[in-house]
Amino acid sequence: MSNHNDPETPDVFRTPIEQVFVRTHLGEAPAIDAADWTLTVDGLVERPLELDLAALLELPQTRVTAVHECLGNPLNPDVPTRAVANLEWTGVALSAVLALAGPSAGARHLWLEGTDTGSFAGESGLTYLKDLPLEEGSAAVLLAHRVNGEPLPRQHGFPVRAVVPGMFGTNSVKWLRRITLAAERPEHLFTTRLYNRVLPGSDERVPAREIDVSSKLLTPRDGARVPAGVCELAGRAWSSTEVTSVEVSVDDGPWRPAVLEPRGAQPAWQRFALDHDLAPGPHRVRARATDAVGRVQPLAGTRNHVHEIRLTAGAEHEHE
Ligand SMILES: Nc1nc2c(c(=O)[nH]1)N[C@H]1C(S)=C(S)[C@@H](COP(=O)(O)O)O[C@H]1N2
Ligand SMILES: [Mo]
Repeated sequence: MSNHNDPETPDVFRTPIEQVFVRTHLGEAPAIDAADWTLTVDGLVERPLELDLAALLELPQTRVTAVHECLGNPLNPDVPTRAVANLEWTGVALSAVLALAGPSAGARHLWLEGTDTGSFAGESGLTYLKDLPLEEGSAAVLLAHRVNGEPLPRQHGFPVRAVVPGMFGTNSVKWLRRITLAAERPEHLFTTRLYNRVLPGSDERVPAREIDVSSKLLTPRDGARVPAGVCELAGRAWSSTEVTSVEVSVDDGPWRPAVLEPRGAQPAWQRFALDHDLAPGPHRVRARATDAVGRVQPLAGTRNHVHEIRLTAGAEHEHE
């Protein structure tokens, strides 16, 4: 895992790419010459393909604005990291490429492989490999070559990456090189060993795919000093479905419903805001989101437990 300090999440709808966290498990981001890049589509397909960038750009282009969230450190997956952004991706639907290749009858799984190689968690000689059920993957995956209207920066997967809206970032393979259709899941560090978890209410270990319900307080900034009086407490909430309510609690006060923007047609994050009268002195502010399938952020102990910030209201002399 790279040791970048995560940049602060700006409180805007579309996150500028310079302010997006970078995750590279296997070391340096590969430098790929766009003219040399190809995507191989092989395995259980009628017509194995090798597409170059020009061929990909000739296919119909689509755009999606989606929340982009890292699960956290896969060796420590219950610790919140709150590395999150909301990005507009441009690219080709994977289904368009699969239509050219023609999946064979026995194909059940999609294997997505990046260009980067290296070591992680004591294992060497690894590639970055992820997998998805064929049906789900072919409906959801975008082969993206632009983010926020610009070519992908090198560290975010230039020239082409997978993007899987609604799923954790780990599934969105950067520097995409090969797509293999297979009858089985691949046995691999990043598919069957790490990035699996047991969800609440279940005892089955499943791959980390659909994102959890979550929220993050962004305005004011954690640790800020603000004037005493009415203050807008705001942030963003997201889930694999629409978030239907966000509640905010100040100090040990009641959970009060914030004003929440609807999600709209895109799987993007949603803004929430609540005005609260802050007495002079230190405060603790917490936010808790609920989604359309009734999932609620737990109060503690999980990677998506309620987010908490500290504020101080009033000028220094007012409470000293
Ligand atoms: N090839 C490759 N793809 C990858 C990774 C990686 O290490 N190598 N990291 C994954 C993880 S864990 C996340 S959260 C996202 C992060 O995407 P970003 O660095 O563009 O924010 O990329 C995913 N795709
Ligand atoms: Mo991640």
